[in-house]
Amino acid sequence: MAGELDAYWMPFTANRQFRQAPRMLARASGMSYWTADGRELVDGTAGLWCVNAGHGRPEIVAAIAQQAAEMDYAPPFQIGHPKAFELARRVVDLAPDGLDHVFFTNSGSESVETALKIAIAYHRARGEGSRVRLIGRERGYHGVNFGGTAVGGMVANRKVFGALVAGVDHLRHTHDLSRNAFTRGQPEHGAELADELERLVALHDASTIAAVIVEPMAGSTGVLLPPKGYLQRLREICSKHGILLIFDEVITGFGRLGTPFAAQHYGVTPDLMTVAKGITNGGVPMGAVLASEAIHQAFMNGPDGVELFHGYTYSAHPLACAAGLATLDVYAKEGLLTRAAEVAPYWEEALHSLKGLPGVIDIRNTGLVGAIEFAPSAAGPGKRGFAVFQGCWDRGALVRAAGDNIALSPPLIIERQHIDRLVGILGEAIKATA
Ligand code: PXG
Repeated sequence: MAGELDAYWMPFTANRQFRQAPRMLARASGMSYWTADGRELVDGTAGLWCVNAGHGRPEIVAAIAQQAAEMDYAPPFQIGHPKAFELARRVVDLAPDGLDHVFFTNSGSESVETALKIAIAYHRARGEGSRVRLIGRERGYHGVNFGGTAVGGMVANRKVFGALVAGVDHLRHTHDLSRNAFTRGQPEHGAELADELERLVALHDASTIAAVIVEPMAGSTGVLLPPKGYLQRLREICSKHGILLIFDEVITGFGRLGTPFAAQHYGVTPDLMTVAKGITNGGVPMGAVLASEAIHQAFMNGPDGVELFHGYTYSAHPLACAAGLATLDVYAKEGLLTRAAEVAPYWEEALHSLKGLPGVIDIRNTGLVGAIEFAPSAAGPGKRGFAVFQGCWDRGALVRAAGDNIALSPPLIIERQHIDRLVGILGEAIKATA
């Protein structure tokens, strides 16, 4: 068996360990996956934060199949196809007021690169070409391409890749167990951490800074909610200094927090927003950048001809557009983009029932997102998180390990019985790895 697995170099995976004891998925439907050996797993992660309407939705499957037969591919430069325009309009309809234009990509990583490039080019188009500096945040995740890795703040993702991109600085992260452990929803303490941006402005001068990029709620690093007032403060400081605010909503977009986007949940509107994942329910890769009217207009006022020298062969791919339109139909028909708000109280109670189990040092939740944080075991950092992940897999639940955190983000169709099962399995796995 081992030899057969050698050719595929798996992403973000301990390849050698995996080959010793492969975890293989074969099938998915609704709230469940089935392993290659036929065991059912309750999906606690919506795939990887993307299958928001649950697996195998017939409407989406049919739309993809039909599009593949009708027109498989269309070149996106200087040529359009109707579904691209329709999907852009539908996304704008869901987005916060003021974000009126959509640039399509194929992933969250590409959306981030696109947004960073638009930010720099926007300032140049307005005659402020000195604004090239980009500000991210410690523990941030913005995909794996060079720009996103540079503004990102997860050390393992950065340290072996050299100098990355020049002219990047970082805000401090907001995780503070000493003041906020076991908070339900947004932490009380930490809004003042947004003032870090004033410090960076004082250091670099606003005239050199193009944009600040943050996840409104940080997902990959283990679910860090913004302290109350933090995002508002960040918005104020950005506006005061003419710095663009980019929300990376690759995880929070499409209903995760109980509103279509986190911007609406927190009442803070960015200038640019990156999305991916839930836009097609994970069925076909797609991402997008939403831009404000002012940003779009700055390009449209420029010299005649191509306004932005940027794009991908698969931007607005017909299959992705068809999947996206069918996905938005399912979301609308079933009220899924606000359903997380309805389920959240039950979800919160269930997760916080794990307080007191061995090694649990924090539990965080919002909408249909949750995280359990563990004290690192004697075996080293991340070992306990991974052991709980494996314990859940063995017992019939798919969860995600992020260091010594278990992150949860189930499909938005989740019912109480699935929550009970998921949290029950999680509790058993935690006890077994204590
Ligand atoms: N931004 C954010 C906020 C993300 O969460 C990306 C960008 C990159 O998207 P792509 O489509 O290029 O992967 C992401 C991706 C995890 C995990 O363990 C999360 C992501 C990727 C891998 C693992 O939570 N999110």
